[in-house]
Amino acid sequence: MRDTYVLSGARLATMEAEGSYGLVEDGAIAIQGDEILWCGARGALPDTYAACPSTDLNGRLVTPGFIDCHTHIVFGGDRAGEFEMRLEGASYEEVAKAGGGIVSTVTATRAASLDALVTGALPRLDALIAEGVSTVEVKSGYGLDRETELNMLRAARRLAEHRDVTVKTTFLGAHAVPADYAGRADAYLDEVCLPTLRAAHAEGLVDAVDGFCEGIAFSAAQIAKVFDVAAELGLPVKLHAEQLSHQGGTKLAAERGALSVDHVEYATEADARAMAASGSVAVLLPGAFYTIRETQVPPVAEFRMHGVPMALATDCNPGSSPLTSLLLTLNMGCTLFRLTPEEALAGVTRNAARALGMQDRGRIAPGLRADLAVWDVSRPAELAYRIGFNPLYARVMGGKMEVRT
Ligand code: DI6
Ligand code: FE
Repeated sequence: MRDTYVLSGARLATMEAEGSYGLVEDGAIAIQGDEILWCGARGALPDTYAACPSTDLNGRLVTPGFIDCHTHIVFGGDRAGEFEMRLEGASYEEVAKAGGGIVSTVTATRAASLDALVTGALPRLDALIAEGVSTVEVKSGYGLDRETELNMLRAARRLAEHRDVTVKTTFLGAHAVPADYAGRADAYLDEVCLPTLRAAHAEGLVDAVDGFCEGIAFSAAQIAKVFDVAAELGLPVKLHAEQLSHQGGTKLAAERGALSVDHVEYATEADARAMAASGSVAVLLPGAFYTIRETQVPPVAEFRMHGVPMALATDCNPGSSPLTSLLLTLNMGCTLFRLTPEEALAGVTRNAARALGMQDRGRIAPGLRADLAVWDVSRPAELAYRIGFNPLYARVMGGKMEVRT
């Protein structure tokens, strides 16, 4: 068959079904263009593919391409000074109240040109790609004015012109109340955030709508107004909820059929039940938990009990999670949240795809996109077990294989 090739001699973690790696020993994958045509045991490869060029992977492990389903990689400036403040004893919330935190990144992001935003994000994106990431979600939310929110989304879209990666953009205008609207969150939503959402949607810049439901950000009632506009525009929603305290954002997000509810350290069993009913994914962000030295662990046992799919993501941002490694995120998910390595791997493949509403990736199966990662390990648990070691051998992106040099 024309333009078709076969990867063979690999151990496949297909991630096909909940609760298992879906391992295939001595597997083969037939790829045509950017699509997986067939996968299974090498011995069962249909004759149709016998004459196709074939690459032997010598027993390496193949997983779906990694998906980082929650990032803020587009921003200006850095927050190393705040890191020092926190080491001297200030809490994340105290730093935010003292004019640091999200608002300080807003100042730097507003001062950055579109080109500077792209240039600044590329090294972070490259770090993710170097560990097998093929799809990355990028949020706005450090502009908090019309022009800068639009520029952040334009910069995010442009990343995909500079690198071979799929970018999904999320509008996060309801991330913080900007200084000039201090104490007037509703006015900020009505006058800036919601009109900007409409403008961004009109420019084709928005794949989903997010918000930060927290004591230092927006109430559930305020987020509901943002979700109303998202619904009117036909956009899916997701929410940063119950990260630092319980505010009821999860319940709201579940009622609105959110793709995902993210952080969720302070979520309750009732929240887990609501998420199971709405099919919302719990996106766990151990990098933020670690950085702010949170002690409340998300209710993983309740998510398991009620069948809430769990994803893992870097939450890469300059304040609470300056993390650009999904491999380290796997390790943290297991060590800090007690996920199994299988749950962790599902969290950056199958369930991460679901958190982005993407059905065409996140598993190795016929008809799906040929986004794969080839690893120099034999057991999938090795991906989560090591700390600071990158065993990526090659990335297959839309069917194109690049061996790492
Ligand atoms: N939760 C977070 O962890 C990030 N945003 C959010 O809503 C923090 C963003 C920052 O500190 O810059
Ligand atoms: Fe976040």
